[in-house]
This record gives sequence, C-alpha cells and structure tokens, in this order.
Amino acid sequence: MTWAVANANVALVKYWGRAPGAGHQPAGTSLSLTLDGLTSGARVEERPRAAADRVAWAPPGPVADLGRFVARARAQLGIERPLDALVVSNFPVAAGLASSASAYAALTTALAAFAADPPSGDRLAALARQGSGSACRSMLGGFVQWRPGDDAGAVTQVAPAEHWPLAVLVAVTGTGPKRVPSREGMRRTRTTSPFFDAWLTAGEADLAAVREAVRSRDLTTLGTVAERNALRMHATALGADPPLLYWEAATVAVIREVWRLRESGVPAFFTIDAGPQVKVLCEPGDSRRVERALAAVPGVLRVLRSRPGGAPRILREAPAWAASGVLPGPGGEEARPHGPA
Ligand code: 2P0
Repeated sequence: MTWAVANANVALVKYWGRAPGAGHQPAGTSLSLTLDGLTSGARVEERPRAAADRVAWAPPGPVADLGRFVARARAQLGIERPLDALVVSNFPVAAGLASSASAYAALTTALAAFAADPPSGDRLAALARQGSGSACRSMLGGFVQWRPGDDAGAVTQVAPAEHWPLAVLVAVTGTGPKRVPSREGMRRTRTTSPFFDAWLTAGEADLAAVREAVRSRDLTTLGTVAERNALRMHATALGADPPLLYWEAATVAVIREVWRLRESGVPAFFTIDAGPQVKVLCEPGDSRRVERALAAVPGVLRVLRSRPGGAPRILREAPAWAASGVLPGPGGEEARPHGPA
C-alpha cells in the first residue's frame, strides 16, 4: 500500500482557458503558489485477484473522472494489475479551493510508485495535468509556472517555498459544489466571451510582473497584479453567454474588507478562483489582524490559514489528519474530511 500527499495551489496569474484540441494544453501561462496544509492524500494498492480498478473520493468528488484517470495513468505507466485508489482531502472539495489539483497531484505521485520504470518530474507533471490542468502546478512546491507545451520545462519552479514566507488566509464563504465546473466554465468563456483574447494578452504582462515581484519579494506589486488578474478572469467569465458568476454576496463583502484593510495601512491582497472563496495574501506579521477582519465579515463561515508549501510526498502510512478520521477499508466510501491543523 502506498500513500502520497500533495498540497493545493492558488494561481496568482490564472489559468482560465484550454487551448482548442486535444492534449490538455492551457491557452496561456499561469503562475501559482503551492499551499501548505490544504492537502489531499491518495492511497493506492494492488487488487491482485480483481478484474477492474476500484476508486473512491471522499468527500465525494467527480469519481467517474477519477476512474478514467486511473485507467489512463495505468496505461501510460505500464501498470498491469488493477488498482484500488482512495483520495481524501482535508478541505472543501469542488468549491473553488483547487481540491482537484491536490487530489490529482497526490494520486499521480502514488500511482507512479507502482510503475516498473517510474517517470521523471516532467512526465509526471504531464500525467497529473490530464486529471486536472492545475494539478501539474501542485507537483512542485513554492511558486510554480505552467506554460503551454509538452517539453521538459513546461512546469517549472520559479522559487521554493522558503524563498518568501508569506501568509495566505482563505475566507470560506460557501462549501457546496460550484454551479459550473471549471472545465465547462473555461470552454464557455473561450467560445463565447468577447473579452477572451484580451484576457490572454493582458495575462502576459501580469506574468512578467508577478515573476519579478516573486524574485524581489515585492508584496505590493505581487498583490496588486494578482488582484487585477483575478478580477479580469472573472470579468472575462462574466462576459460569457450564458454568464458565469462564481461569487456570492460574502465574496464581495470580503473584497471590500481587504480594500478597507489596505486603506488602513495593512498590505493585504485578494485573489479568487472559480468559486466564492477569497484567498488573501499578507505578511506573516499581519496575518492575525487580517484573519480577525476576514472572520468578522458577515457570510464568512471560517478562515483557513496557509503559507507557501512543498511538493508531493510519499508516506508510509495515512497522514495524521486522515488517520484520525473514519477511513474505510480499500474502496469503501466512509472517509470524511477534517479541517487543516
Ligand atoms: C487556476 N482554475 O489557475 C484556475 C483559476 C480555476 C480558476 O485551474 O479542466 O480543474 O482540469 O484543466 O485545473 C481550475 O481548473 O481545470 C483552475 P481542467 P482545473 O488555478
């Protein structure tokens, strides 16, 4: 039995749009921060006497997609025996917290341990991408860039987690599944939003600015550009037909609170993915104050604390947060999530 864990990531320059055609390629280049403590675990073992794979995702994610991914990964990794795979996450799934990224990164890492000839980092990132585009960024720690292409170097680490000890606070404003999955949202945006080409063009300047801000640890530039990039992603999605609105009232209230904090002299900056949650970047020394301010916003259910995190890891046993819960036997369906420590 093999366990692997991987962290979620938050994009500071967003991936929003696949390139047309096969190959799971993004239309533009994105840059993310891997998030410590927002973690998925994957447990994989062989099923020696079974004819088919068995997969489970708890709390439930799109498990049919997971099954197709395991079948595809086995073919690409040359794994002949059917497998039993369980994926668990310690934070809300399918609600704009990038749970699919950590889930597929953990699963890819665990599956690779069963390959006769375990693949390199680049091949593994390319495999993870086939489960969920953003999963390839969770295959590395720290600040990670993903650009279109299949060559080595499509997914690269811009800086390790230790480079910049930022604080990331996640204001959770809803825990239900999003109304429109990212994949459909991206397809609709690319094919119907008149703003899509401008979104891609503007993203190139954002990428250059964020890379430089990471290099020089310039939070004001990083935060200003990440905020603008997120707002432009959502503006482009709002321009789709039918429109895509991922925000709730509390999402807007948190945006206003972050701007109020800035006016009062606290450098805090938000970003929002394809869901109602708001992720806020600030200096570690300001994190308690920012956390209290976010928690007091009406409609905020809880605030999760994170910071730059590392790459996936293989474990000998279940991670503590999963082991302390009700984990089912192989293939069972009773696992339940636990909040990050
Ligand atoms: C990102 N998101 O860069 C963007 C920002 C959501 C908003 O990547 O269809 O699950 O598997 O390629 O990676 C979420 O989409 O999509 C995502 P697929 P994925 O983090």
